[in-house]
Amino acid sequence: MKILVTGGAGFIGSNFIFYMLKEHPEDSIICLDALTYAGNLSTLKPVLDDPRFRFVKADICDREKVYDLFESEKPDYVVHFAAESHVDRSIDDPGIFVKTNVLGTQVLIDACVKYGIKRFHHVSTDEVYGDLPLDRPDMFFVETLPLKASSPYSASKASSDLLVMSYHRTFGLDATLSRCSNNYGPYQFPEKMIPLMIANAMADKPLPVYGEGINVRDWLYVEDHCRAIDLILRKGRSGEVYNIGGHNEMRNIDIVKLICAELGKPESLITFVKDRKGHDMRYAIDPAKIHNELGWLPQTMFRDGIKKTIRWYLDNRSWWEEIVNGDYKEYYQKMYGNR
Ligand code: NAD
Ligand code: TDX
Repeated sequence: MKILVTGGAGFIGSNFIFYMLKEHPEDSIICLDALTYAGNLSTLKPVLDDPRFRFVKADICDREKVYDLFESEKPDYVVHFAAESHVDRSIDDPGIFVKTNVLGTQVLIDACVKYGIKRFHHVSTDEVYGDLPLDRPDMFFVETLPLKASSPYSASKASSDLLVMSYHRTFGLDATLSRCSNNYGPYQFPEKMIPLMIANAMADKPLPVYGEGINVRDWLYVEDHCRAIDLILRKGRSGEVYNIGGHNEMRNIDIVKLICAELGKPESLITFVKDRKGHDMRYAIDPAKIHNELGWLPQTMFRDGIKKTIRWYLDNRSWWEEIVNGDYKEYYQKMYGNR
């Protein structure tokens, strides 16, 4: 099958492309990506010469270009990762989140309806459910919960979820939707918590923990997320939402301490800074549906995945050093300079 992957020069999208080309030699992939600050063509270097792969630089909001691409390539399936993805940036400047995540998604699903795509898979997030209290470990996110976003980022993702489902019902679009918990692994942009802490620790810089560091996230190794999407794309039921997560809840502070220990750095680098506005307390996914219907289970335990991830950042310094020495410096100063 021919799959159009949007946002494939970013963290999860690139890992998905590697996964699919490895697991499905018969498939071909076209990656559409605008190469924003978060997209990096060098990430895709290992597949750029693969005859089953083609990269196209385009903005999902550019209707004409998107339609031209659908017309010329006639993809069977679309897997939609492209988005503005960082909560802190959405608090600083919400506009681009509405444009890319909501309007960009609309352009894509319009194209899918117009050109009769077999299936559109929308990659969403557990953040659309809002958050859970710390003192209710019995509570989990299930697919039937109402949406209750906290940040402009999660509100824009929730809006796109609703739009996709409305196209399924109204226009008969074959659509599936997944809501995954926090991912970690190779090629994650260093603005996100885990790679930021690894990069700072390696440079003996302060490790900025928001608030008291007691917020809980449910971490999943990126390849497990990719495998879940592949399964949903092939075997999931149209019009259904699937939660993805591996019951791996951890407090931020414990992860940062673990990174210090793995890298042999002192915990004195940890610096508690001003909390994120509207900071969600706890995310925790109930993955029973994808397990029962599609047999999915995570394969990488956190203790192994975090070691592999740290190893990757140690072995691929040039990938992230190029980023942190570029425009990112300005971003870092703005976000953390007076925090
Ligand atoms: P990322 O920020 O690393 O990558 C986003 C990619 O999208 C980049 O390559 C960027 O260039 C591209 N992009 C942005 N705007 C675009 C536009 N207008 N047109 C075309 N391309 C554009 O993001 P990520 O962490 O890989 O997340 C991918 C998807 O997964 C997002 O939809 C996100 O909401 C979702 N998600 C992420 C996580 C996580 O933990 N990172 C968890 C659950 C869901
Ligand atoms: O410097 C930091 N210090 C800190 O304490 C950063 C960047 C984050 N944090 C905290 C905030 C969160 O509680 O760490 C936790 C994780 O933060 P992020 O890596 O920014 O992830 P989060 O806000 O949980 O959102 C992520 O998971 C869901 C992704 O960025 C989203 O794209 C995805 O939808």
